[in-house]
Amino acid sequence: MKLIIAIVQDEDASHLISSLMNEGFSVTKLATTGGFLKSGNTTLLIGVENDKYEPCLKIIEKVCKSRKQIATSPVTMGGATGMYAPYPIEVTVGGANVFVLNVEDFIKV
Ligand code: 2BA
Repeated sequence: MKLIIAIVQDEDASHLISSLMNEGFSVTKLATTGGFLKSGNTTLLIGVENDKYEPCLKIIEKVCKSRKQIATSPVTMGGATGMYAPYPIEVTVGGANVFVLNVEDFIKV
């Protein structure tokens, strides 16, 4: 068994959850926050049997789109002043960042 941890954008989360559930996967949704943009994203925990792992990844790939977002990065204005000013930068976020872990035991009591 494997545990798929998928960090996805909030915009994709409901469509992804319904697509996974329609195919019989069990999903747990966590409301999370990205460290860089400091904005909300969604982390899904999906426990799958080994033979279902690739179909699950295919659904994630199909549903999750990459998007461009503007972030503000503080940069130094001038060496001597040491002042900082917000500076907009464009970053491409997603489609999904996926970690796959081998599960030693899955126990329901
Ligand atoms: P955030 O940390 O808010 O990052 C959002 C996007 O900002 C990233 O998209 C990336 O394009 C950019 N970014 C992140 N850190 C950066 C940096 N130090 N310098 C310049 N640009 C940077 P994604 O890579 O698609 O990541 C989307 C979200 O997935 C991240 O949100 C974070 O919540 C999570 N994530 C990505 N890689 C991770 C990792 N190795 N471990 C844990 N969480 C991760």
